[in-house]
Amino acid sequence: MFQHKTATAPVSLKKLAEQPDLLTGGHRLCAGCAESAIVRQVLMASTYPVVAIMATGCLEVATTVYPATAWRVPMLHNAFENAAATASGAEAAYRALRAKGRIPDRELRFVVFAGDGGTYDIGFQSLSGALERGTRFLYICFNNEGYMNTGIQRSSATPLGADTSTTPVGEAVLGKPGWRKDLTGIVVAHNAPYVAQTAPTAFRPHDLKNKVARALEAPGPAFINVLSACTRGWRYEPADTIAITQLAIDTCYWPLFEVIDGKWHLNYKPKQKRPIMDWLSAQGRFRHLLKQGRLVAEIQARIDSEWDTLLERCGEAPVAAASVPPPRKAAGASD
Ligand SMILES: Cc1ncc(C[n+]2csc(CCOP(=O)(O)OP(=O)(O)O)c2C)c(N)n1
Ligand code: SF4
Repeated sequence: MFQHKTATAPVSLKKLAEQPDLLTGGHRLCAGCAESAIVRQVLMASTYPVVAIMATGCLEVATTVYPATAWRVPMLHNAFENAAATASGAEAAYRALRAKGRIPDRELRFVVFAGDGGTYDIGFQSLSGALERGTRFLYICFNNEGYMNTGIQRSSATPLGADTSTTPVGEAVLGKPGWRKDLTGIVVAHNAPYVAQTAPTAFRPHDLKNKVARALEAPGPAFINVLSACTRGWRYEPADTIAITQLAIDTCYWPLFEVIDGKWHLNYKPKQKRPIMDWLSAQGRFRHLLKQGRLVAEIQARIDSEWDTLLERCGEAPVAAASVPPPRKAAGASD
């Protein structure tokens, strides 16, 4: 297994906060959008110069409006469907030119930033190709569970029952009809040396950056699926971004784990698993489900079963469910 110093010695948050921001403020992402916090942490975690490659989406549209840019690292624009292919080409050119002595002999890292629409759906073929070719790069998926930039359409990452503009709630339809795709598992099946799930939280602030640091040491492709709360699409107050993300983790809706050289590791096991209703009731996109006991029970059963499978893969013992469900106030959700 490849090693990285941050696996045992995390850099202090204070030290990281003193580093210059490689994504400046003043961009046009919504207040409360998790994407900028994620990019900052990714760039902070790298000890190498980074070349960013972006699929179009909220991040690119909000941070690169000509003639301004919020990026203080080189950034490659490309189409929605080919960010990973662009990374493959750029990384191959870098290796060839470096070997010929035509560029400085120093380590760089190529990092793709793309939304779930650009990753799970439209860019999937190019991601799969780059993983299969063994491109040495890090792919960060901002998983906000929908095509947010173009008006909150459903993607294959959108959860069952979510109200989106292409799965609108009405008498016949109760939001997205199917379960989300397990893209993290699909990437694991490509035998990438480093695959992980994470999310920006206050209670495990090192999780994201430690995973990035480990991913950047991987000898081949690395993929991190990052849950990225979206105040507009999920419909909650901007100040609640981190609290909402925490609920995803404590309900086991979005477990934190990594798969290194095919070996599964669980990074966080709640002492008591919170009921899925806590996660659903905090967001306007699930508001219609609160009186749909059968559907909520179906979601809970599926989450429980996926969590049990994950525990088994990681060689962990089961966790008790919270005995008294303390539903979070639905007031946090906005219409
Ligand atoms: C091939 C192609 N189809 C559609 C679009 C229009 N488009 C631009 S951004 C976007 C949504 C992006 O969604 P996602 O990748 O999930 O990122 P988010 O905006 O949610 O962060 C779409 C559909 C495009 N640029 N190219
Ligand atoms: S729509 Fe969502 S993902 Fe896009 S900038 Fe706003 S909060 Fe972020």
